[in-house]
Amino acid sequence: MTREVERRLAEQIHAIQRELLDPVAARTLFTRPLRDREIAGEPMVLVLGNHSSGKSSFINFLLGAPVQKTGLAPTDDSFTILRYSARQEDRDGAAVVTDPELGFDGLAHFGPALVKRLRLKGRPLQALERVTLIDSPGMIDSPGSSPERSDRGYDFTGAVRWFAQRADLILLFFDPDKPGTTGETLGVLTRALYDFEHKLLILFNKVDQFRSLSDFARAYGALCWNLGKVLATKDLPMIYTTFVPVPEAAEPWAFAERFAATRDEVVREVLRTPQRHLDNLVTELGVRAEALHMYAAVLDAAVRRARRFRLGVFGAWSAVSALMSAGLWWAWQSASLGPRGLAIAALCALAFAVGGFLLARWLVRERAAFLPYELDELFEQVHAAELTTRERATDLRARWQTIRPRIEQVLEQPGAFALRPVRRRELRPIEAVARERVRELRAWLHGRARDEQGTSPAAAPQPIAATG
Ligand SMILES: Nc1nc2c(ncn2[C@@H]2O[C@H](COP(=O)(O)OP(=O)(O)O)[C@@H](O)[C@H]2O)c(=O)[nH]1
Ligand SMILES: [Mg+2]
Repeated sequence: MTREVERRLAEQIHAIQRELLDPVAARTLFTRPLRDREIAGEPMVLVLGNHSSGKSSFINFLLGAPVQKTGLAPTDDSFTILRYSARQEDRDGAAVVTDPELGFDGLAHFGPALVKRLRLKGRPLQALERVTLIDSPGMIDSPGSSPERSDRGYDFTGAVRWFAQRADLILLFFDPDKPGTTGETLGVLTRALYDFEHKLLILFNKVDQFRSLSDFARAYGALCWNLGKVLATKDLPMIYTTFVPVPEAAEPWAFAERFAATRDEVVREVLRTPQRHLDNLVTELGVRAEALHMYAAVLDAAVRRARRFRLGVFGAWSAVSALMSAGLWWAWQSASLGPRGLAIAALCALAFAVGGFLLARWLVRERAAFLPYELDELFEQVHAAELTTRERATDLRARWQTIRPRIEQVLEQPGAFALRPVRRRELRPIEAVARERVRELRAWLHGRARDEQGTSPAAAPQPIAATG
């Protein structure tokens, strides 16, 4: 697909973001919107997997050149960005994160330990012209290593998630030696790749190492079993059984040649990344709109609940104070208390009013502090209708888990009373983005793809206005 289509799509997504999502996101303190360059970034493939599962060899195979070092020892502990460059150039991590043009400056906040393990290789290779590849440090699959207690000196899972979020395709490698998913792999699968299942391709690599079909079946079964435990999806995803011919390998298993076709399929998927990129831009817009909608709706319910309580408490306080004033006035008018009695009554009333005010303020504050504990209930209440449809319920609950912490944060600081309630009028267009706009954009995109293949007359694309 042409750059022109890409440019127009990015433009439309920008407009929708800017006009419909960003104002509400800013007001409700939702996490920052994706920056322009992130939307218009290059198509990217992230390669993950155990160490020596064949990631680098596969990349070299794709590139048709020995760009990455390969070997059995876990020597490469770096993230390597492989991108097109008219002349060969190598840059270290510091040079990568300080050049905002490259779009990797966000990695700086993972700290110097990661930056030291980041590098960029620019190569004049045709395979890189439309796609950037990210080779990653092998995951260490020992039962003793846990993702929380990573010895890497930086948040490995977080860094993987950073790349995964921007990637259009994620290749996850397993090999016959370690078809199990423990340690880092488990953490990465469940936390770093959460919500990105749609761009995940699982590879069972190095299958030429097997000696018999029964060995293969046993290992394949183990892989499925382990994946089933950590993947959130209902169905087992497609597993691509592959291998790459490497010179130092032993005589390959005769059966392996049959898997060469699967390898070609993976290669085709990688070559298709630019198209996927456009699709993903649309998908992400939808995901972001849905997340913002859920966030704003639940936060708003909490804010309204706190405000209602405040109104009730101060309303009661005002009513009692008014009654007391009226009583005093009546006593003064009818002179039934005498000057001394009246003064005492007035003092009591004043003390009561001040004390009542302080009590009311304390109650309101305590009530607001309790809100974070009611979020699950508010979520269920706000989404009651959607939660009755079973298919959607699991999705909604899973999304809720990712959004809840941010709401808790905002309720703590700046707090419920610092936020203005969101109007239904503002939420409706966000819902429309998640539902109709995304569908329209996708239809437009597919229309363009068909036009370019020449199977349908080149109709003028329907411009999609951003305001709703
Ligand atoms: N038999 C066989 N060996 C492979 C295959 N892919 C990689 N290797 C070997 O496995 C070792 C580790 O490969 P490498 O690409 O460095 O793995 P990485 O750590 O995941 O990047 C190297 O010695 C490769 O030659 C494969 O498909 N089949
Ligand atoms: Mg490697």
